[in-house]
Amino acid sequence: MDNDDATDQREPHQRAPPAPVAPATLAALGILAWKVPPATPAGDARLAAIRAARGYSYQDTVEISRATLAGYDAKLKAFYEEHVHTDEEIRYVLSGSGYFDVRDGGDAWIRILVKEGDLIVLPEGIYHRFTLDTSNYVKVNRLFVGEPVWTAHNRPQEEGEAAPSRARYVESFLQGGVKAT
Ligand code: KMT
Ligand code: NI
Repeated sequence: MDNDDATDQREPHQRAPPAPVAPATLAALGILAWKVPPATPAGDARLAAIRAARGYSYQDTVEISRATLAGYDAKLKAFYEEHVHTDEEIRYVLSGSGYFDVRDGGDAWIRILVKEGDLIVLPEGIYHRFTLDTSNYVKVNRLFVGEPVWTAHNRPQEEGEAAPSRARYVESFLQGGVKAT
């Protein structure tokens, strides 16, 4: 994505000329993604198989819009602060759309559009943020292994790159190639 902080975060922020990111680049950053058509027998079966394979025992639904999410403005602001979690962030888009931004190996932002039927897994320890797009609406399932922990640790973390989740991520996917915060 571009580096234009003056333009609304909900805009696409496509670079000029466009700089598309190959699926293999996202895979190398530890990001997993599937197409899972919602409310279809094939989609339900695929979701069940992914949940079983990855141990995603927990699931709930969040509808992000001004009318449906308490504390909408504060939550959207928090989602767009660069942060990490101590677990995977797993989101399955039932309807609507939005953008997950993730840091690449050179610490530049990659913008990932997610829309209906996209199931995405951000690995533990990856720096990321989320914004709605100009449709201002997304409904997602949140999945988790066991009891969910949604705590966001904003960058820079107190422990910096030594925070355990971050250190595991750097070792697994960046091989120490990213500079300390
Ligand atoms: C997070 O931690 O970044 C979020 O939960 C984003 C909102 S889910 C589309
Ligand atoms: Ni997050």
